Amino acid sequence: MRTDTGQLFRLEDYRPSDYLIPQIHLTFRLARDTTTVVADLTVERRAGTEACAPLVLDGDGLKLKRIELDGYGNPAHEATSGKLVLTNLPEARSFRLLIETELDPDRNKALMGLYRSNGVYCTQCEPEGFRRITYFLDRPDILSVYHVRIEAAKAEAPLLLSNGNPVAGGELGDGWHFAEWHDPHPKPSYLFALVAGDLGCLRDSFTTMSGRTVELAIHVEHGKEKLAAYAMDALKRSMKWDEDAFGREYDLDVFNIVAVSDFNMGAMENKGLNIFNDKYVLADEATATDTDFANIEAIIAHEYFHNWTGNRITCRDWFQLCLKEGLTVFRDHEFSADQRSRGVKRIAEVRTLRALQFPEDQGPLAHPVRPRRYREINNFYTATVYEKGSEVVRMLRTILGAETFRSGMELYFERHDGQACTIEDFLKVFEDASGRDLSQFGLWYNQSGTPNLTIKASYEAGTLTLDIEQSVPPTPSESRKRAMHIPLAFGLIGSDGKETGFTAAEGATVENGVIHVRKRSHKLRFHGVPERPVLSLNRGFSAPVTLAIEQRPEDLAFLVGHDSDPFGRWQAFNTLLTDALIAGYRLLLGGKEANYQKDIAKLAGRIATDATLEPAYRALALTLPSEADIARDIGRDIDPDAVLAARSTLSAFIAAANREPFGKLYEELEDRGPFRPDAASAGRRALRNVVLGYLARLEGGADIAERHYRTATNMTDLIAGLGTLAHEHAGSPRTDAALADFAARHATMPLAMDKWFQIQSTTPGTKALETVRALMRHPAFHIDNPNRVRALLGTFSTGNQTGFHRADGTAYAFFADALLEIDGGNPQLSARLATAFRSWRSLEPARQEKARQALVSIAGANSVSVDLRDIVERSLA
Ligand code: 0A1
Ligand code: ZN
Repeated sequence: MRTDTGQLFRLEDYRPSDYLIPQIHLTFRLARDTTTVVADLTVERRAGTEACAPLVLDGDGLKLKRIELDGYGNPAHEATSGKLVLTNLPEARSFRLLIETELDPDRNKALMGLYRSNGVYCTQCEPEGFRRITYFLDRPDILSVYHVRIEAAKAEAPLLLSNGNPVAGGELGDGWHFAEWHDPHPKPSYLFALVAGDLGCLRDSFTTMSGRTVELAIHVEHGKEKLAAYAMDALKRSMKWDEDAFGREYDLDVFNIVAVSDFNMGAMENKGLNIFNDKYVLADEATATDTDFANIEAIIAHEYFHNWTGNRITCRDWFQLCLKEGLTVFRDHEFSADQRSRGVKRIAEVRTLRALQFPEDQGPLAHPVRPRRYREINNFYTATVYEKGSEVVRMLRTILGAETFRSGMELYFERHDGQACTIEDFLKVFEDASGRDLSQFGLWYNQSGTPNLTIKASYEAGTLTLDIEQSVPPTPSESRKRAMHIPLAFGLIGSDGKETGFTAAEGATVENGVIHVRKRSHKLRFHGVPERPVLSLNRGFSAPVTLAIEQRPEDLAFLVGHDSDPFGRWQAFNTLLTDALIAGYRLLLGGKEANYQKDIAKLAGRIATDATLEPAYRALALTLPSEADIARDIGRDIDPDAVLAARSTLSAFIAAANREPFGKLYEELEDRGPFRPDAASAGRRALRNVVLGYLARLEGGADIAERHYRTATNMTDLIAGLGTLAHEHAGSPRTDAALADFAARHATMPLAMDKWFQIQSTTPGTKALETVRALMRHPAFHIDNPNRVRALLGTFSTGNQTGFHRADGTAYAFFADALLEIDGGNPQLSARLATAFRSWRSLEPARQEKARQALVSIAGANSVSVDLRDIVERSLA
């Protein structure tokens, strides 16, 4: 593990490499502790490079066993574990270089490079894992054709997979065998993959739009093949959708997916061989919740879509990560919107963006969608690169219109297939397709921070005036900001609930229901507006901004009932709830009781029982802003205990006012037929479970929650029952009995046990720390397994505001120690978990100080990885 402070990489320092590696032939001889890797590289000096230029290959912790220049013998070289420098190279433009390295997959706990998960050999090479396998030009602009030979003991690894198509295989004697794979598409090293092990398999096939048959396979632990059926279905739907929506066809004879249980992220798009965290593959009603099903669908699609946006067209360098990630997230969002309910999907996306990206953009870890600096690229797989990156692509479509956007995408695929590109290349295709200048729009990639729009509206004699001011707050190393191009979708709603028109607009461009805010301030006048309209702004969340506008509660309530935009309706109610919660919070802080207006409870009751609304939408609307959401909107001096109290009282208040209709709804929504994972069925379960949460606040609530748990016939309901019981009635004998029952029933199912850990770590209150400490000693807790660590420590730090931010600071100290322990094996994981501290400056002063001390203690520890140090130091800066 590297524990220095790390080199600073800068975008402006990008240079093409002196050498290319058009071909690589890799031979693996797999064994747990000594795997040998022979890399046979065809190296080409780039035109213009002098013959004396050294060849500098990347390595990370490698042991060099042999090096030969074909026909020239042993070359002049200097090898360290981190670099291999070759000098006095042949005059010839092209030569072959043979490198043999030795690896120990069993000892690889960082889960980068070649490692073993549950006895299965697998690899993770993005972003810089290939250099842990062999010395190489490990950068995404080096594209090579790979030929891979894998040799292994047949008993240990009957299955041998790599990228591309299988081309040979056979016996080697002594119980060993081999397979060879050839990938005809030149690719960067981060897309290399190998899997070898003893796995079960679910097979299917897909016929592409040009009539080619692709063999599909999902490899999972023996006995779990049936649990891959939903993922397989999602894969086939993804393949079809990419043909229909983007004209993209798959380009190999086979497509393999492998599920492993130890994985740092969600999944990886290796060419023709996607490797997945098994959490995003395995599902049936007994083991997975509806959220799991939706995530599986989205992530299967995401990785598949990377085949074109990421693999065929890749990134020139890691600063351009959003080129593939923002675009691919946009594509998976569109896919899910088409498969499910578009309106509901959009609301869920915005909730995620606000929960994960806004705090990043508003805190010490803020960075542009395309960063210009990094010390550790692993720390830039962020919500800003992924989620905000997707929002930027969405805005591009809003600005250009769907048709021009589509022709820009066509041009992108046509012009850049087989290349390693930049954001400039991406924007240029849209400029060419539309004839527009997108330089101001490009600021979305280069300027960090969430823009704020302050809007004042007035109406007089047929004219509606909007005074619009935009500002982008200062963020680390960017104090001055330029005005951005913000596409603000809007509607003007008349007293009859219908859209009212206007005859002319001046002061800003208004096109197709979108106001184009491009200056710091606009005075926008709509003429010919027949009456004072109610404003629906940022419809569909057309721009990732915060909006400050005074709207009367009665106008918001009107929007809840009348906005034709589902997001707008949801937003209006959410604003009412947030305003009420913040008012309640302030009262509680002042030593008073939180009191709430009857209207809000009535409105909640009306939404709950409005049969014209989709159940999934009603469920989202009735879900109160989380404690973290409320804290974010309060912004500073946060006291998490008062936030929890405000939220619990509002929940109880709404429940008490709607006891009867909620009770009826709860009965009506009971699922009596066979389980179906589709969006409509999931929506009904979601609504019923939200209603359960309210009913559980009332007298007899524990009985309902317990009955819910006992009678559940699927994991969604089981978790809803257990979670409600555990969170509302922590420590009661019936809760303990239910928890014990769950553990006994699911002891052999790690993914279900993760949920068991998570429910306990998110039980509100100071006692959670004790629980989490005890669970770290539980025999089922494994510090090397990222899913388990995230289920216990990740959810504790991000999903338990009162437990993690307990006033005495002991949870911070505990967490800092845990991070250091994790850091010893898996720096990527510790660094990611450490981001839980990022909003420490918005806490009240006493907690702030304790959180700061915890961060300082990590920074001062003996051996801290570059990854963790980077997060901690930026958080403290
Ligand atoms: N490209 C993957 C994300 C990913 C990144 C790094 C990984 O290992 C450390 C694994 C996956 C995606 O966007 O799905
Ligand atoms: Zn991705």
